[in-house]
Amino acid sequence: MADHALDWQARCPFWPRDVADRYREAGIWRYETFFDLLARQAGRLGRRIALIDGARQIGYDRLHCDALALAGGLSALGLVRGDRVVVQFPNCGEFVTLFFALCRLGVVPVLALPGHRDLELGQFADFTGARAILTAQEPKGYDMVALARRVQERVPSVRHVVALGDGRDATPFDSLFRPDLPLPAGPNAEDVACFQISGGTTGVPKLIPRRHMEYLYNIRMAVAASGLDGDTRYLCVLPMMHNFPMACPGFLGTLWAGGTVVVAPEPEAGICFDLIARHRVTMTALVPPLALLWLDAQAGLGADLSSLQLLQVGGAKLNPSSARRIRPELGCQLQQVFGMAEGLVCFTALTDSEERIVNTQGRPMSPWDELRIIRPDGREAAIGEPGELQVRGPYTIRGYYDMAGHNAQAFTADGFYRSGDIARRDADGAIIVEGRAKDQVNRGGEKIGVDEVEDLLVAHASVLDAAVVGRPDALMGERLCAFVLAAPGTTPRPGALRRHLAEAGLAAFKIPDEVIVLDRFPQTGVGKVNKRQLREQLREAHFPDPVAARQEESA
Ligand code: AMP
Ligand code: DBH
Repeated sequence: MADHALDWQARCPFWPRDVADRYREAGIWRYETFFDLLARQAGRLGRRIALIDGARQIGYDRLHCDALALAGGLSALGLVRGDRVVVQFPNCGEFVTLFFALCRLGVVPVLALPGHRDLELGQFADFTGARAILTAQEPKGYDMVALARRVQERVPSVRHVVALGDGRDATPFDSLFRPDLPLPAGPNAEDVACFQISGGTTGVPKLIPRRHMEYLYNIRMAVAASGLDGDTRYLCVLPMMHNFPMACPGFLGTLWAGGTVVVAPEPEAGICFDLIARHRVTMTALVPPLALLWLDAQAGLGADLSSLQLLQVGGAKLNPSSARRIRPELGCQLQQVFGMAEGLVCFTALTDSEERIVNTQGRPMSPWDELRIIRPDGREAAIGEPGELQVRGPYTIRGYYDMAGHNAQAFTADGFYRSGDIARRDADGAIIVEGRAKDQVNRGGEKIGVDEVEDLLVAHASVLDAAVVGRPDALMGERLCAFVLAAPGTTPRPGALRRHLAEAGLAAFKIPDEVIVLDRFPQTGVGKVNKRQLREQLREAHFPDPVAARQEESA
């Protein structure tokens, strides 16, 4: 294999040599890839059920054979070790097969979210020089193949569009199962296995290179923290390619433990409650808004959730009063999860008191995680004092893909990731997340970098300037609120601005829930937009609430 295929990996920062050696010697990083894991489990567990998707029950041996056959077909397309592809799949069993097939070949997926559109997909493909886009056409809903085709037209490196389902002129996913073909050698354990997407604060996407050996360590630690074993039946509700349901411990952790993954096609409570009862699901993972919707749904439905032992909630702060409802109303234990696709994951312990589970975001899952909390004056905070959480460790990246300039800001000189989260630690070492220093909105677990939205708004002829902030919301935690100044002689219309963003190809979850036109922005001492004051004005309800605003707009 030509080495140039792997040149790009040099643009994925690695740990310093002495640190890496320490992790290897301590057995933290092992020489195993994701495909090795699947092969091992297939040998050990045979026909035990790995995956349930609708009416299909897929054994470990079958999953292993399918992944090998799919690797054959992908290889026949010309994909080789080191190639990048963009993968945009809904929750389905095929995503699991595809992940392992790509891992077998060392072809690296950029794990796009189902909600990403032209803008994001184009950036991922362009930035990584992706050779293919693998997508899934659902019978109803958005035309995902047309989206992939538009991106292909703009990004010359994209040779293939592969589609699961009714893909018309795309290469059918089902045609790629080729068990007859010989396969080339696979990747090394320290190669990049996949790219996770960062929520981001900047206008460009930040890609998080996760490597086999450290991501597998992440998974082993998460499995231990959540107590998974061969009897675990994990319902995969959140988008499967996201770090939380994928690896913390998620579906990969479930397979690592020899359990069974049940795929939820939708997060809707009624659908998921049926799956929980039918398949005797023992654990699942949700973001806070979904946990709230499930609580309310269960009050009405009284579904049989008796098999459910553990509910993980993470991605955004769960308020203590909602946290307190989980055990009595859903009949299972809560585990708070505070994690980031960049690495660090914290869990409340299964043995923690209810008070700690409700009031903290848990402790780092590895004894090798190094955390520090830095006050605004640059000094390390004392216990109980808030500051910015910084972290480094054996599964926290040392830099984003190909972003030397940004990495110099996002990481400290001694290799700590600046999380942008404001947190404090209590006397027992648990983290309590207090807020955020980064210019990002967390809309029910979906992270939105405000720069990107502001830049697109300012590109509209009627907008002189834009400032995007989060508005507190009982269900979502925050909603996205855009303040705009009118360009001279124009009248910005909220509906038209939202359409402008959608037409620019922005994912729907990044389109502001409300747009408010102001005459001027409050300024800070140095003449920057004072977002803190804008947020305060929102909180003090100087502006109509979103529902009223939307009604006005449609009037
Ligand atoms: P990302 O870097 O896009 O993977 O998003 C990770 C970010 O999500 C963290 O840095 C936090 O800001 C936020 N987050 C994740 N879990 C929690 C939680 N349990 N409580 C509060 N914030 C969270
Ligand atoms: O929000 C996240 O990115 C997240 C939340 C919980 C995460 O990456 C994780 C757990 O691993």
